[in-house]
Amino acid sequence: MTNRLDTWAMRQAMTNYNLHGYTVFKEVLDRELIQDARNHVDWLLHKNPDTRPEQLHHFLMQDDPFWVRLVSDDRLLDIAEKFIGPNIALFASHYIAKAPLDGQAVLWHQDGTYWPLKPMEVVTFWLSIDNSDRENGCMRVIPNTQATRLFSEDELQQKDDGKNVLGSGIDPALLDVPKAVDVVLKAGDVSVHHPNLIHGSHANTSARWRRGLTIRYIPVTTRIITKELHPSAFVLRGQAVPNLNLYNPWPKYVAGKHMRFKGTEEWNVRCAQVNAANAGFITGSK
Ligand SMILES: O=C(O)CCC(=O)C(=O)O
Repeated sequence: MTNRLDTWAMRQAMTNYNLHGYTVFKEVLDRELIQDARNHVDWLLHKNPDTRPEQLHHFLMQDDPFWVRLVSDDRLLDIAEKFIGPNIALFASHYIAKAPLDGQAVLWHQDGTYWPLKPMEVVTFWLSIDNSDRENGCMRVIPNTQATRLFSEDELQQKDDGKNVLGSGIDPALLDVPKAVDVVLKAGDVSVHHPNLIHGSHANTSARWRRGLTIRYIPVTTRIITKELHPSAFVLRGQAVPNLNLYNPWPKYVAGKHMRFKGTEEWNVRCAQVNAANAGFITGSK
């Protein structure tokens, strides 16, 4: 835990989250790492030329050291610890990158609707990789909706026409849309939201990119209910608990196969340590 977070600002952020269902942390990650994240989006798009930039999902990154390095950054985990305690796993994470004048909207939804988690103890971090504002399609939230019951998938309107990121959403007529606020962020800032909070985003109508990384952290006591190993289940800090989830090994960096990033030399040593510490909960090793 850094001193920077032991401040009035941290307490204020937690108060906002508890009152309104979301909060913002400014200047969490440095420019150099954010530039690496932009390079990573480019690298992924080059590797997956048929994938839209809004759909750079975790299954494309299961064996991707830079992605695991990014979501396990101590500055993010120090904040996550305040929400979910010291034993932290990743449930899911993907880039929603909206290209200039082309990036799609995200319909109103609650994250928890889609997730096989029990209990629904999970927190979403949204890492801004570009400055993100109304014109380039920043996230929009309806504050104070975190106590709303979770809509089921059957209750959503289906809009599976390939023109928006999710393919379904809550009927806006059921929502107090005029109360929605834009979550305007600078690159390196992070917003945090509750799984029941109603949120979405507009299309990117600007000539600028809007790249963001969603990161869903769970305490290791939350069960991921899937038959197979979930591709983005990783223990990120602390210790897993027995008889609950299986996790992926942290992927080692292999030159020529993975994107190079600052710190690759130390990365493989760190992977070996983390994988050894949670060996009983990890399937195979890479
Ligand atoms: O990136 C966006 O515009 C929306 C993000 C979102 O819906 C989420 O993080 O759950």
